[in-house]
Amino acid sequence: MDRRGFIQSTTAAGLGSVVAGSAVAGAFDQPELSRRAPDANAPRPLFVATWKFGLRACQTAVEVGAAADGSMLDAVEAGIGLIEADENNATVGIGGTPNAIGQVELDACVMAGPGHRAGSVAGLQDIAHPIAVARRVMDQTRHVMLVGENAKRFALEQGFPETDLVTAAARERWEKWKSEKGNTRDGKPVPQGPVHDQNHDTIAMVGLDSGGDLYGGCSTSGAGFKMPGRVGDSPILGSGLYVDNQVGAAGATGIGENVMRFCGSFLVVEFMRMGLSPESACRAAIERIASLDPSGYEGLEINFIALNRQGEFGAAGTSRGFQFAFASPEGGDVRDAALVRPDLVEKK
Ligand code: SD4
Repeated sequence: MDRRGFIQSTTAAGLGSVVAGSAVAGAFDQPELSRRAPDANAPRPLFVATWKFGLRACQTAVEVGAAADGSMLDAVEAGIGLIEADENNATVGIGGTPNAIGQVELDACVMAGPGHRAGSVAGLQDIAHPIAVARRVMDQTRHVMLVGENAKRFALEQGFPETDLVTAAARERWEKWKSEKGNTRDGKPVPQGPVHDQNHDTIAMVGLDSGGDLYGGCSTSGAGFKMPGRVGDSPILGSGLYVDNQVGAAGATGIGENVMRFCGSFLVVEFMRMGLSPESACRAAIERIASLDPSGYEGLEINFIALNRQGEFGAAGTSRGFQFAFASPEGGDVRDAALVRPDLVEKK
């Protein structure tokens, strides 16, 4: 089937109910963004990341990526690595919130548009920079994903130092949670209440270079007090992160169980392929998810960022207060994402 045929049949079969009457109605009438050439004169590299703290990560990534010999993968690794090293960040890298038995288990992935390459680690303990390990998986093995003990074994073999990730503050949070809530709740992750950048800090970052190539990375300690062994969306390609060099890239933060049942980031990219702007694509993906999930918007905590090959970017989420950051050699800023929860929007 040719591209136009695919768009028409997919729209007719599956998208009609999402688009009709929604905030993205008419968005499919936009020119197909992926057919437009990227602007060669736009300031590059450009990075977009989740949450306000993503600004520091994007700025660091720009510095590394814009250097004379700058590599975009080094840039992604450096930007995300900065957040992983921040002990005050409660859900990325060192200082991340422990699982139900007091261990910090980290998830991360990286993806390169050129070659459609990817690397990923899940349930990684005692290694401070899972994004760097994910990159080694991509660069040094013929595999895409390593998990648990053997991901750690690989990291140690690669020379990463063993590090105690459980800071005193994290241990205190865990002790408090344990005394208040107990360790299990029907085998499901314990709900954490409304998200904000103190309790939901997954960093997803996507970037575009001057040649029109796209890259991305994602890193988290996952849901606080999760069951040991639980893996969220963040290291799952297509869920927490997806990069398609023909179209764009997307990343997610929020409750992984909400995202990974729907291949969230892949869905955002596919909506961009059909011609939606990045923000509309994020909105459309959330609307699709809410239409499929038996609970609708109830309990849905999903926030997406997206960037297309033309350098347009945007974000949308179900969390009031979800912000995203961007930076290029011209500067950077933090923006509020579009809120996609009909009940909350009406109350505004
Ligand atoms: C997870 N999506 O493991 C991650 C957590 C997160 O903001 O994004 N928190 O489910």
